[in-house]
Amino acid sequence: MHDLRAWTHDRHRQVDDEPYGGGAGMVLKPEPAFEAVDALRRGPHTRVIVLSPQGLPFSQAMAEALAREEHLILLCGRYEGFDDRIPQGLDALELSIGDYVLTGGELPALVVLDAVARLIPGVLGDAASAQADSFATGLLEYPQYTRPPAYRGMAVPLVLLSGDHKAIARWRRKEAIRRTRERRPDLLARAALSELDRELLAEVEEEAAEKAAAKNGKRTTDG
Ligand code: 21W
Repeated sequence: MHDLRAWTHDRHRQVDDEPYGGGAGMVLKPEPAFEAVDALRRGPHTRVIVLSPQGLPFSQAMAEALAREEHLILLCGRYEGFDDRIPQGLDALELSIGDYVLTGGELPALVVLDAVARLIPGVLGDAASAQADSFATGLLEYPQYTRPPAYRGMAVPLVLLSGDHKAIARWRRKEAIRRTRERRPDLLARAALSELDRELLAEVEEEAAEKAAAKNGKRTTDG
């Protein structure tokens, strides 16, 4: 972590200034940012990332690409924005972590750091590495349970206690599809579904239609 004020030269160690053209708030000056990156750069293998609400949406695919880079510099601030010559002149990748307003880029920088670091070999154990792959299938994960088998009137789905591994795998896939359909239809639309997945999705659709009909006090053809 580095304090941008270390690369100022004035008595007040000023890193920001008023926006040209007027308006509220302060804008990060180019000089401290460029001098900081010059000092921290490790030759041509350094990738500069600027955290900004105007950035490209950060994604798992981007985390995977960044994990293959040799050296990253994450530049963030707590002010109304950057002088636009900063991302331009540093040839930076401008990233946003989502459509909500924060007070600064520090937490987004930590989010990017965490998502990238866990992909670097040796940072995590094997179990966690395998997890990354299941995200890449493009569906949400299936619901998980542990002991006790019943708690406050809520039972664990019986199939999970059956020892029938084929039935368990089918149930998990179906529930992953159900959740993705309900919570992230955008992901489901893009997912590469197998023949079995299509069959499971058809079952889920039928169950959803039955549920909707029951709610409306209607009967289905199969009672
Ligand atoms: C919030 C900076 C609001 C600037 C004209 C041009 C980095 C962030 C941030 C922040 C404004 C990210 C303006 C998701 C975020 C971040 C602080 C407003 C005013 N006027 N991802 N610009 N959300 N946020 N700018 O807030 O620095 S990545």
